[in-house]
Amino acid sequence: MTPPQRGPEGVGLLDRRPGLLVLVDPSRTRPEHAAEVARAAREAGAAGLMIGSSFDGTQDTERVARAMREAAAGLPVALFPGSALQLTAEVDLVLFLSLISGRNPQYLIEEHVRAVPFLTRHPVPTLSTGYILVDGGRVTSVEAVSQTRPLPADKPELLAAHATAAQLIGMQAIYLDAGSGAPRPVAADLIRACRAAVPGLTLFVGGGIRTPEQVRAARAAGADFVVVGTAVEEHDASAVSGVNHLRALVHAVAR
Ligand code: 1GP
Repeated sequence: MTPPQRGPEGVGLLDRRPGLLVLVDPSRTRPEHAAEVARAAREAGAAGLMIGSSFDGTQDTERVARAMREAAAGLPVALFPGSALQLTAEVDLVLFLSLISGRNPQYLIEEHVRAVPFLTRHPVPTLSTGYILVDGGRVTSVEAVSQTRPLPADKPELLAAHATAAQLIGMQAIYLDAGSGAPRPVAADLIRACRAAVPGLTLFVGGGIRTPEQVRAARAAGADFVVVGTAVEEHDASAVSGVNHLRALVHAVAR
């Protein structure tokens, strides 16, 4: 069997840097609601959509992804998978994540091997991404599910070393995550240290980002994509106020 050769070439999402990405968790979002969020994201000018959950076995991933794509045609959707079980071809890009802040081999190689039969059958582009969990002030679902510890929030040099190692291994992107709903987003000095260590890699930053000021700070520190999930869930995406809130977050990336 020839291993699948995939790359981010031709994928719209990366061409949309810098930008805001709206994350939908399929384990707690019905397809109809996800469609509303997708429409609002497109109307507000988001760069793209993400779908993912730290829980395994969310069979709804495919249904929710399809609903988002149908509702916001043309807006790229990236899968942010908790495991190989969540793989679906209803996305434009799969973040092929390695949980490099941890030392659990399941998330460093096992899930990747499990993904191969699916990726061999389905021509979905992948982006090799070093996923770094950073202490955001409480135990997150990712930490509990993956049985790994996050990196400390006050050790930029340690985070930079992880990002550099990812680049040396050949990864194409870094995702800094304080975890969904984190009380404390990833600090600007950590983002800056990562950006300086791997200037050529695509940098995603998310977890606990709720306000335009926080979006602006992450972008100013070097994030290519700022990811928001919980902050969007807390607003009614079908209402004008929800779209306006999203628009303020989108504008904060640009300024
Ligand atoms: C979580 O980075 C994402 O993995 C988004 O986090 O839900 O806190 O926006 P929030």
